[in-house]
Amino acid sequence: MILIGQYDSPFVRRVAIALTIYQIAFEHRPWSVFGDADRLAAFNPLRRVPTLVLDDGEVLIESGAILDALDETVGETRALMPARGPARRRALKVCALAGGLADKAVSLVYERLLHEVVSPVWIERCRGQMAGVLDALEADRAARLGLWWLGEAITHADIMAACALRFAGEAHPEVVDLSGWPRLAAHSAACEALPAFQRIQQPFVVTPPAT
Ligand SMILES: N[C@@H](CCC(=O)N[C@@H](CS)C(=O)NCC(=O)O)C(=O)O
Repeated sequence: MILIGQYDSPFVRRVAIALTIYQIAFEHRPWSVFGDADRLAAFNPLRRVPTLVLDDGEVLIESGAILDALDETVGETRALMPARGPARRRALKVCALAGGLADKAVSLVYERLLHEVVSPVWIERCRGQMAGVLDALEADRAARLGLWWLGEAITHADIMAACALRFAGEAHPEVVDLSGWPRLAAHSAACEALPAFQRIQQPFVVTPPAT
């Protein structure tokens, strides 16, 4: 299978880390959503990443949907999401909050990069949403005593949270200084120390889109 997208995207990174943990081999095409938009469009009309091309040519998009399909492929015992019940609902909520944090961080990057005149209202809104999510995730993680978010096994909740924290911290250090959210700092450090996280990474660097 082929994973399209660069690892500085928290969404591409979460998929690549999950593939690595599942021990599923994949080819990586680190295409840029702007610079490689035309060849990306041949696989995904939204021109977004991650885009995953399966061995039979089927194309999957949206990180959550991609990982849902991969969980089904590897089977319930190796899946990285609880199959049902309260644990599944909690994991999905953490993924939604952390994914939303990443969405807002990406949105803020595009606002600054693509608009000649930025909207202070939008910037303040994104910043407030990010800080609110960090507070909620900090409280949630503090209430859980397990090694990982949902207990003793790593799940998509851990991976999404760590990928979002890393990206948001690199892209917006003025908003996301994890010394203010110590449980999240510890969570991030524990994840980033794992071999899969060490192998799958690309520091975020602001690059204006090619015209
Ligand atoms: N909800 C999507 C978000 C993916 C996303 O925002 N990808 C960004 C890169 S980090 C992208 O493709 N941006 C280009 C665009 O939206 O036009 C997912 O989980 O896959």
